[in-house]
Amino acid sequence: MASTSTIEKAYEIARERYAELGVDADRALERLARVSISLHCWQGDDVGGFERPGGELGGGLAVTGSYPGKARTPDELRRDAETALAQVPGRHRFNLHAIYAETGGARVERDELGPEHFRRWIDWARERGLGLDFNPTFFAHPRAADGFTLSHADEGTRRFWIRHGAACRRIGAAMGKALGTPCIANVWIPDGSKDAPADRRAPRERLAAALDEVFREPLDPKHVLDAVEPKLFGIGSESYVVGSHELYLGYAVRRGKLLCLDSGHFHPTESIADKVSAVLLWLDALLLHVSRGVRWDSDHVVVLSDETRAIAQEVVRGGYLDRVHIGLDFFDASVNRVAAWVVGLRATLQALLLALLEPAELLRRREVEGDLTARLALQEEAKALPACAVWDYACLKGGVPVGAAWLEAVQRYEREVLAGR
Ligand code: RNT
Ligand code: ZN
Repeated sequence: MASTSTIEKAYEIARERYAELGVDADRALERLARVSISLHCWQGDDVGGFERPGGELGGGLAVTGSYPGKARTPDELRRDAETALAQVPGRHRFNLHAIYAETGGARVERDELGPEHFRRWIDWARERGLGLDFNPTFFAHPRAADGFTLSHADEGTRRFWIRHGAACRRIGAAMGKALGTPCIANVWIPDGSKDAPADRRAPRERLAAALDEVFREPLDPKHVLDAVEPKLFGIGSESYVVGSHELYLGYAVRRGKLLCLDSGHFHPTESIADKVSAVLLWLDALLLHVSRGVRWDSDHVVVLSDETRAIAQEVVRGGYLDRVHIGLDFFDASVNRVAAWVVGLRATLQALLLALLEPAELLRRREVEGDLTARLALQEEAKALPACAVWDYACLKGGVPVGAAWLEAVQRYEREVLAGR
């Protein structure tokens, strides 16, 4: 591993190089340090949760792989998450699903969940200085087995899921209140059909009405912020998804909700990067689920891809860092799950740092002048600027491993903790 003085020297040289292009690397680092990424709990146990061990996941969500060491209890999951968070600079958040409730062995139905079932999560988050985000779980349940929840034709089933959604907002509000930072409560439902439906209209009308009921109770936005997450298609809902992009975009605009854009939820060549500045014309804020679509799967581990970089660029270039909440969403059971978390976290932070280090003024000026040749050439030159030296310095300053040293820490954790499970 590079010594402290080497890292500092490399940073000094990089800083000068960036300054020549009008970029203040110190400021980029200062801004990066204030970004909180919401780490999704479900990478830690293959979206298992603690409600009914061994239950069907459903909802078109599929986790493949059988890497050993999966978290089996809330304490194991917390310890794994702490290990992952210790490998990245900054203060972050943790994103829970309703199925991660701790009910002390009692069977508590989803529509009866309350803040008391998340007490230990809240205490843990407070002790660690983490914010919490939350999601009602509209899958992995007998009442979701036919693929419909909030848009279900059966009123009793629909009401059950409405009560679940409403209960989860209250849990989110309790989390936000206890931790002093608003909890984002994000609604994603699997509703849709494998083959061409005869009626696309009725389920969408039922969903819109059900959402209004879920959100009926006025709750303080200082404690909880509501978000809705569209999807183009899923496994088993290839022909029709009730909660499509248009449905939720319209809903979010009309009802003043956050829209959640998941990078794996669109056509394979359609990028959510382009959507950021379009939807933020009409919405106060956005939630991002940073993920990586590969062919039919929407949830591969996030890496520093052109897509991840483009998303970060759009957030930074638009000056939207304060209006865009960034969360991760992927699940891979074929590699060490803690390492998967770290790879996704580090890639997302690196993408943001690269965006913050972009000679944005220079590029914009060339564009305004109509010098598109220079814009292209400078964009290319910017790609190979010494950002690595700045990232290493951010890790050094943040007191976390520099470079691949984090892998050794995670491998040690695997030998000492995960291997015993
Ligand atoms: C599913 C959505 C959703 C889930 C999580 C588990 O396609 O992306 O966000 O991944 O709620
Ligand atoms: Zn998502």
